[in-house]
Amino acid sequence: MRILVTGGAGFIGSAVVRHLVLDKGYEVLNVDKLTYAGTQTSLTSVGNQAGYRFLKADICDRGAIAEAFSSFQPDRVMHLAAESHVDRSITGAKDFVDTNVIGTFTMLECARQYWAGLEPARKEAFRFLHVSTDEVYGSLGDDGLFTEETPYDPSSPYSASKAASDHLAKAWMRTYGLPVVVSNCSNNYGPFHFPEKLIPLTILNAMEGKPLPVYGNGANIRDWLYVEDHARALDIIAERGRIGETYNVGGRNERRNIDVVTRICELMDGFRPGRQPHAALITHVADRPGHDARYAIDATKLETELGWKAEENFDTGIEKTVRWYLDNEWWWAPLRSGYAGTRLGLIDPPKQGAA
Ligand code: NAD
Ligand code: TDX
Repeated sequence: MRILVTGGAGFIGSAVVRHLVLDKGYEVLNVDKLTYAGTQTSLTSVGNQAGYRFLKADICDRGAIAEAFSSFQPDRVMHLAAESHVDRSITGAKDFVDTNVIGTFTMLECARQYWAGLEPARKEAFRFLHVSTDEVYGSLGDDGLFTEETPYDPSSPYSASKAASDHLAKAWMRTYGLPVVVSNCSNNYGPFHFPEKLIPLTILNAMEGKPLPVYGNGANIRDWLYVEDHARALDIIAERGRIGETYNVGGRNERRNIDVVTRICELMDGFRPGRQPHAALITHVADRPGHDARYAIDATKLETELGWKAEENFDTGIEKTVRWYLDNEWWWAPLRSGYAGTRLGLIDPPKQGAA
């Protein structure tokens, strides 16, 4: 089995590559541009495996992507490359439109051209898994869950660009017959998570005695899934998901942001006791513009149809994650020296005299 993975040097992509190469014994070509969010240090455990290859390329580069398809001859594509941070999309959306929309379009076109030329048995078996987010569904109120039938209603430039890419992927299936499957997952956490996102940022700031920024009142709810559970789900969906279908992925672990941060503080009090409890560092700051109130996934379709189940719950997963950051400064220190955690995603007032 040969799988072309995009974005495999990122947080979820590296977990996918480790799973495919080390647990499944598949051949993987990892195509990644190595933006600020991608680092090959997340792949040291697969770097010298015979089945693993790396290509530094931009998914918007049609020539490079077409060449990757024709030389690697994949049986499947798992497309994860994206700009992924909501706050950065508020500060500047262009990279999100380029990579998430144009890049996905380029991947679909190259896949279509390659797939059209395959011999019938390989053509029949080929799959293109487009990996997306629950943020395309917008925000929930106090009740209810996102199902695969929930209408799209994205709030941020990030989620709007992901919604656009989901629509392109489905259109390439309906119009051209490309065997596409789409997955929409809730918030991931775990090892190798770039320290701009809530959980790794909180852990590292707590380690360094820095303020722990909580947007608004901290009552916003996210549904947390351990990244290795997501990687297993993506492999199962790519293998057995029905063409043209969407599968929601989530671990039934809803938490308020303030409770996530407080739990990390309690764990840090145990691992690294200080003069004062780490919760004293919690600082409420200006809210995120367009901040979605609540996300929560109904993963029944994936569980009943494809037999996936999350193995980690939030209590076990967050403890493992805090321990991992304490033990793996070699991984995060270089990233942290490039981005120390300054606030992103506040809207600058329009400049005087600007058009
Ligand atoms: P990430 O930001 O950690 O990694 C993204 C990777 O894509 C990086 O290695 C980066 O170098 C690469 N990349 C970016 N632009 C590229 C380009 N133009 N060409 C080639 N490579 C490029 O992201 P992540 O958190 O691992 O998310 C992976 C995917 O999963 C994304 O599609 C995201 O929308 C989706 N997703 C993420 C979450 C989450 O909680 N992080 C949840 C659901 C879905
Ligand atoms: O410093 C912070 N303080 C804070 O309160 C940060 C960085 C975030 N937050 C809040 C905003 C969110 O309500 O915490 C919550 C989680 O924020 P992020 O970690 O930025 O994740 P989120 O915006 O929910 O999006 C994530 O999950 C869905 C990923 O970044 C997306 O790529 C994925 O699609």
